[in-house]
Amino acid sequence: MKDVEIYLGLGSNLGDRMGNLESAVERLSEKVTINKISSVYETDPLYNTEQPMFLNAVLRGVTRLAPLELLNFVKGIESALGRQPSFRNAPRLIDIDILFYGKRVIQTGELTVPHPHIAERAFVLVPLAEIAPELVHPQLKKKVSDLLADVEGKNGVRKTRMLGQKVKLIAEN
Ligand code: PH2
Ligand code: MG
Ligand code: MG
Repeated sequence: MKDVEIYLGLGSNLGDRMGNLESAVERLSEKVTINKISSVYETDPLYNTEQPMFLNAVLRGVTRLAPLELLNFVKGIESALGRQPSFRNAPRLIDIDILFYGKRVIQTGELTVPHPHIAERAFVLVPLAEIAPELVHPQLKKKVSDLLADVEGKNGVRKTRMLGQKVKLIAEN
């Protein structure tokens, strides 16, 4: 398997939200060479609006994992950080979503890539546009910056601060 460039979306709205994001990044770095991380944004919950505010961030990395291996790897991290199975859009300690896997379009029962809801989610597009405005969505054939221009709810996404130093160092090396 050769190296593939991937983008992951991270979210947390329970417990130590910043700590959960940091732990996720640290564990991800075991199998994903992380080379860019967005700022952390505090975001109004979408869909199920009666739940705590999220912290969201997006990262770019390189991995040798095949798509389903990557999915299993991120699911394992979610469980290890204490995420319990729950209903759709339930509050969660940590959510790690595969946004892009190279330019691949994948549609299986287990995995849909690009992530199917990117274009409607300001909590993904704002941090994504911070690190990759020129990236072209391989299905929609539009730049991230253009998707961002059209998305609703950008005022529900506010920059907080960077992830901790340890995590920044992972991204810088
Ligand atoms: N994730 C969801 C549903 N709604 N809203 C925000 N602001 N951030 C999220 O990460 C999020 C959400 C399902 O994964
Ligand atoms: Mg999600
Ligand atoms: Mg998810």
